[in-house]
Amino acid sequence: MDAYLERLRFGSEGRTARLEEAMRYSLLAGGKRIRPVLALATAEALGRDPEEVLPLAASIEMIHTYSLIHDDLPAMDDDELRRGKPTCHVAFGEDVAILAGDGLFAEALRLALGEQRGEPDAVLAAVRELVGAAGVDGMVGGQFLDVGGPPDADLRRIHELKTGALIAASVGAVLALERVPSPATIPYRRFAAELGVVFQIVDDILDVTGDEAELGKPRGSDERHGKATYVSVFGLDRARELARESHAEARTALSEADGDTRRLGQIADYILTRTT
Ligand code: GRG
Repeated sequence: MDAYLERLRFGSEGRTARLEEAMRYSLLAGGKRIRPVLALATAEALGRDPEEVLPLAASIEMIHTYSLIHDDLPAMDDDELRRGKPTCHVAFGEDVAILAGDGLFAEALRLALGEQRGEPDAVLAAVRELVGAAGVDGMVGGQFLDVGGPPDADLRRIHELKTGALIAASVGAVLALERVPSPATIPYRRFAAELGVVFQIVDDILDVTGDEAELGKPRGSDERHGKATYVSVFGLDRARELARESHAEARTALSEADGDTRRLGQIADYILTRTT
């Protein structure tokens, strides 16, 4: 995955080189690549060569990176460290960071629409899945509820939108690309939705218990930002239990899916046990 991302270039105009530098700085700063790896593993489960979905997988990571750049901005979380390096706006300035995020989003669509092979209507359906997950009924809407929404917005819903939707779309976009018939997508979609919950609970736990060097960002940022998290609402022990329960649900759903889902199962286990 990383070799493919490394080869991507943005912009044909020499004078935008610094913008490209900021985009590649954030995209190539490391990161666990959970979302694109989920897309590749879904392709594998469906009997397709994972290499064939690299453009779609890369575009998911680009959308994810855009969201991190914007989330770190002073107007949002105002964070200075991401993936173990100064955040994009610290390294390049706020103006360039905003444009780097915008640029990654647009270039993600260009990459998926221009380079992803498949029947045109299937490619469009896959991209629609991604854009839907990034939009108001997904990541952006979830972020809004988190930073400026009504005080009664519930935690699970915020995270379903903010974090879960793009994780679910990492599986869903490949189902759409492969034109998997609707009934056969159900276990995969249940799996992906539960996986998003596991991811978020573990993220909240690591924000309290994780190692800062491993995390690549300071611990305790949720508390500093006054955010309700699974740990602040349920306590550490119950949060751990909830993560295990959701992981078990995800595994059960996967056992009902057609195809060779072993790698998807390994990713679910990693998401539960990860320390970064
Ligand atoms: C600003 C449009 C916009 C959206 C922001 C996803 C998001 C919405 C904000 C990210 C803030 C955050 C730290 C949320 C917790 C869950 C999360 C997405 C963590 C980062 O994802 P990882 O752990 O990161 O997969 P790496 O660096 O490994 O890719």
